Amino acid sequence: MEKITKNFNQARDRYSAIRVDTDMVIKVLENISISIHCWQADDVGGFENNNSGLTGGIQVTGNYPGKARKMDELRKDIIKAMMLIPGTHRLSLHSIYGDFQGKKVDRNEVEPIHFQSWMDWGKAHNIKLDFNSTSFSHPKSGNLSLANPDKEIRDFWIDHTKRCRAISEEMGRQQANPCMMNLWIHDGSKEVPANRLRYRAILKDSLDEIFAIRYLNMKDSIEAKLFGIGLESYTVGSYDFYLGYGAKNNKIVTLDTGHFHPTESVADKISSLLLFTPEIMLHVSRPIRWDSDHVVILNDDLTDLTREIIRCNALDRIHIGLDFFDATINRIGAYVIGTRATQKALLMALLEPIEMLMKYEDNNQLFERLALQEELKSMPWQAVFDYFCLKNNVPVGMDFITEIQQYEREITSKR
Ligand code: RNT
Ligand code: ZN
Repeated sequence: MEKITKNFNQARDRYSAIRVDTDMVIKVLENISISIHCWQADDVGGFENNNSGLTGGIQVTGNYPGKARKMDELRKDIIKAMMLIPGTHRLSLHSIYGDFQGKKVDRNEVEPIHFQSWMDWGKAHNIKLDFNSTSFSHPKSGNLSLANPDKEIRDFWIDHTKRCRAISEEMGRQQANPCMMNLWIHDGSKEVPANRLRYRAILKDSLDEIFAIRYLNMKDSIEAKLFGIGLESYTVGSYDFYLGYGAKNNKIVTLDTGHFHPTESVADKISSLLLFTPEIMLHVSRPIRWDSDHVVILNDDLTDLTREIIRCNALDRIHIGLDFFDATINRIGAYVIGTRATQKALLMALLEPIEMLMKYEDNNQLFERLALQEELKSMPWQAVFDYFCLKNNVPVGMDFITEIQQYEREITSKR
């Protein structure tokens, strides 16, 4: 403990030499709530009484033992993960994670009551909730939901999504803080459709109908995607589609970092979206060759992204959510690695001497600007992160590994 504080004090001196206020940075980082996705805990399974399996062009690989099978297991696992992550965070639920009490509640029957126990749980643990409608893993999912020309199926999904907005509104109201509701649908086709416009026109109409009611305690975000497995040739809800819809209708666009061409920079989109859409929702993920949803790690894509958030001074307009699911490793470990990596990247960004960089840029001192950015990479941000963990009563450095091993020995391995 003494060593951690000593290293931190040294680091603080080095940062103050470049006019960065480390104490202030820690305060800011402490107040960043990350919206942790509930679905890493059980491989996107949920608690509906159906066995349709995971559909919608997304896939989880692996069968590492110990996944959460029931609601209380999932809740315990999430709490365990959160105890190993510094700060106070949110939980993002999907509609398939309702407390259905063993009853069959179809997607067009979900109501706030099915999430009341979640709201109570959230309140008891100081965890605010976010929400997602679920178009996949259902007999009516097919390849088209909200963009389906078949009125009956389309209306079913419109009804579902409207209900999810009402649930989100109730969550936001009870927690006295807006609930973010993310809308992602898998709609697309494996081969080139006869007409690409047709389905997009239907989706636009569906969204108009869904968003007709104005709510005060929830915010809508719409998530674009490049392609899904089995739906490779055409995605109705592409980035152009949702960017256009969001800019025109003042809706928040969700950037999932796995939903773009592999060499496309998601970080570069932040500053443009900030100018034309109200806020931004992020799904921080890690694509390897495709939208594989690997556990987030501290890589250049992540530091580029958080750097943009901070350099744009946009923390109050950007909601940072996670979206990865790996079933080949300990799932609680996956949460801790991914969330802490995101926090580390945010910390590195917060510790930048932005004014100095700007001054160099204004003076056309481009060598100096590049040199400073290079040097920042080896500044002692790790000592600050260690101290941040210590201050927030969570394990420092790799100490969380043994805690997860112990939880595995005592709890998850017995499932
Ligand atoms: C799928 C989207 C979507 C899902 C979750 C489960 O490609 O990223 O956000 O991962 O809703
Ligand atoms: Zn996503």
